[in-house]
Amino acid sequence: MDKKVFMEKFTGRLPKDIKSATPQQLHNALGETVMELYSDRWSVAREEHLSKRRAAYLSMEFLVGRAVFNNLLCLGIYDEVNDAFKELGLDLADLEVIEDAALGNGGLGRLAACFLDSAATLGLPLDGYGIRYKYGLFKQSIVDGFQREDIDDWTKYGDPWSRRCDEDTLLIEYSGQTVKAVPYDMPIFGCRTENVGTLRLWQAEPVKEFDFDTFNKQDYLEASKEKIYAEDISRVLYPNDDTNEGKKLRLKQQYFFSCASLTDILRKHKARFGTLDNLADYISVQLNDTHPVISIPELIRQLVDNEGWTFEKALSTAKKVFNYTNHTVMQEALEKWWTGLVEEVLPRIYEIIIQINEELIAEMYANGVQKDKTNRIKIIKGELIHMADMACYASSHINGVAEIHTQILRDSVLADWYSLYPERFRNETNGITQRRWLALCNKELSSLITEKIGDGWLTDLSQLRELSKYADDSSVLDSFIKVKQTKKQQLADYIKAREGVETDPNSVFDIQIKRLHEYKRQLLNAFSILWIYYGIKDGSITNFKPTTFIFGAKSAPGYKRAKAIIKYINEIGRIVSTDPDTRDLIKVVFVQNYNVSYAEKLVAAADVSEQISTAGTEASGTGNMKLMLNGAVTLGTYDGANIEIVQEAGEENNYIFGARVEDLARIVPEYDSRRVFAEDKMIKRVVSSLIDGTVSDGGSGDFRELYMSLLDGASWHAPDHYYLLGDIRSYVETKLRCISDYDSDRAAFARKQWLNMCNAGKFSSDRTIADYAENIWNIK
Ligand code: 26Q
Repeated sequence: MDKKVFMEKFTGRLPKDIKSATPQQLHNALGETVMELYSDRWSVAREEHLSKRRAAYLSMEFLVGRAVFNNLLCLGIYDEVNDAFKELGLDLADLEVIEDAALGNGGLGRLAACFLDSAATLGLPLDGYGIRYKYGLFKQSIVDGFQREDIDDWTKYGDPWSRRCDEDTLLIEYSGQTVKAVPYDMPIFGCRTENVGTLRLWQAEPVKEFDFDTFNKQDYLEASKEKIYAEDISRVLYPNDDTNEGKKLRLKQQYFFSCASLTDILRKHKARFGTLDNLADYISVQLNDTHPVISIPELIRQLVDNEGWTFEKALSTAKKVFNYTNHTVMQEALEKWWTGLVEEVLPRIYEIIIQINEELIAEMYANGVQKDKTNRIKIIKGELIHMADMACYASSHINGVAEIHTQILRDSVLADWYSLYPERFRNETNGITQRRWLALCNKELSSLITEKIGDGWLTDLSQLRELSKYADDSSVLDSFIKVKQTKKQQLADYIKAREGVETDPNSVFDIQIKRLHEYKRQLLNAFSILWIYYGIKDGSITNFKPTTFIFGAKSAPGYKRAKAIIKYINEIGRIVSTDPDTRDLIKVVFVQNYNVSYAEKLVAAADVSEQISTAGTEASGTGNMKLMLNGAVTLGTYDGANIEIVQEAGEENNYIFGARVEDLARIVPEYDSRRVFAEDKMIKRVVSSLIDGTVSDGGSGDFRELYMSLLDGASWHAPDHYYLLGDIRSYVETKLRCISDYDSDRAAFARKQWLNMCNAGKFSSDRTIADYAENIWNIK
């Protein structure tokens, strides 16, 4: 970058009195300048992507977070821009107030963002397609211990990192409604390469802004209706990541971006090749879970209705083009749409789904597949359209996101499909980008690493292995401990500023950050803290090392039980901090509005990474990888990618507890939580806190409901469906051992932490994406 040119363009966008510029003005000026300076590079890369076989990542969520620092880092101009700011008497860090683009709920959306980063860096022609939600994931505050939600107006002060592309606007047709889809493109800058990926996010707009005829008849509301109804489609991200609600607007969102993205892909292909006959030779489409699966009938619709193809030819092309990634084993999250709804909103798509379903049945019949199996896998069952079955039928490749998860897909969730097409199934263990999750969020640790092995790890994370040789070098470990201490101090300062809570950076930082879900068992963590509290009080736990338990989590606004768990955690926090016997030993902090930017601070400061889902429930987890990479030990179950983490870093360097999947298969049929409760005094005492007046749910009755879910079952779940009471003893013992290890030999504990970092190379999304590119997309 030419610094003089940068300065000229940047300052030219600022007010005369530079010091008076707000962070938002600085951000816009900086964003616009960088976009201008690199626009040619981006154009060249776009053209290059179109010229060869490429892949498109279709996802309803891209949780990109804050763009500015990451873009500077990937472009290799962070230090230069930092200096430029200083020369102007400005502080780049002031841009920390810039909002995240929180266009996703959690893991699935963040994975999509990491994948684009890796593909750009690897020089691969991969582009993302999604929705430009006006409002991202709600902003969370904690009031009186309860979650409150607020809208997230992330573009309020502008969005300098997007480029509106009016020339690629197109129309989307629903029964009785037509809307415009306007693309906004975000550049995805690769690191140490000229390659730039594109994230194309569609925004819904009315075909006609305002109806003057109606207005003149004095009906203002009626005149604006078309605009409001159109804009509704991309107005807000659904904040559920667990239950399939079957809402009409969500279906419209899914069709909106699927149709727009495919139309865009086909248009560009046709413009270049003049035919769609070779489409499958040039494009591979990855379906991020079932959310974009409506793309399958949509592709067929466009090929049949617009191009005059036969249904058979169109279906056979679809089967070559699409691939499907599954991210969940939870039955309640698998998407099903009511036939009547699809028929009402998208009648032609409904006809095509029926045709695909009939073709599936005919094909199974012809292949001698048993009737009951066909009945299990067919797409339309009763009055419901099963999106996962459509995805399996019409995809070349089907993948899970960690070894154990893929095995569970083969054995149970998708077992019928596996028996028919074993060759379609692959495992692709998730990964994270080390650019954001180490280089950007932990400059101190990055410097230490680079000092020892150079900076090749930035694009080849496996190089971290070379650091293993320092595991017994006390001066290196000391430096590592110092870095960790610095990051803990920084986090403590930030928590003080944001939450108004003091934390002690000399205490152990034990961190659980992820969406709030029963299966992720934040309640188990809270119980364990109360257990330790009671233990300290009654003298059964002695020499407890001061520990700060930090939680960050958003609950779906309608998920009552998850919200009750947030309140319960805060109540436990109140108890331990108001008791003089424990307030210097235990601290509980529930941070507000956990998001990507908060995560960057938390992962760098963690000593202990809580990954405690019931075995067999967490598909992979990616937070586990972020914490590991920053030198935290995992306190976790044998679930998701934890298993592979321990394989890489050694069981002796982590803290594994609880029943495994194979144990649960044996235990669960006989499991009786009430007996465990009755026979174990401590379990009884801890669980009873929900109803014995120890804590208050503000009179809502929500804690009693939690209590009942553990002992009586609730809705369609068995009592203690997630096995909290079964695992709690093993969990508390392991946790106490972990904290005591930290205390008794800080160097030995640092060695474990260090070795986790050294062995995190496998979990770079560069590795994951290289594998997708080679084995699924066939792109170079
Ligand atoms: C479904 C139907 C209706 C409305 C919403 C949804 C919905 C939305 C989001 C269902 C699921 C999600 C998100 C799922 C998710 O984030 N899964 C996580 O994916 C990660 C990346 O693969 C894994 O690491 C996590 O284990 C998995 O929980």
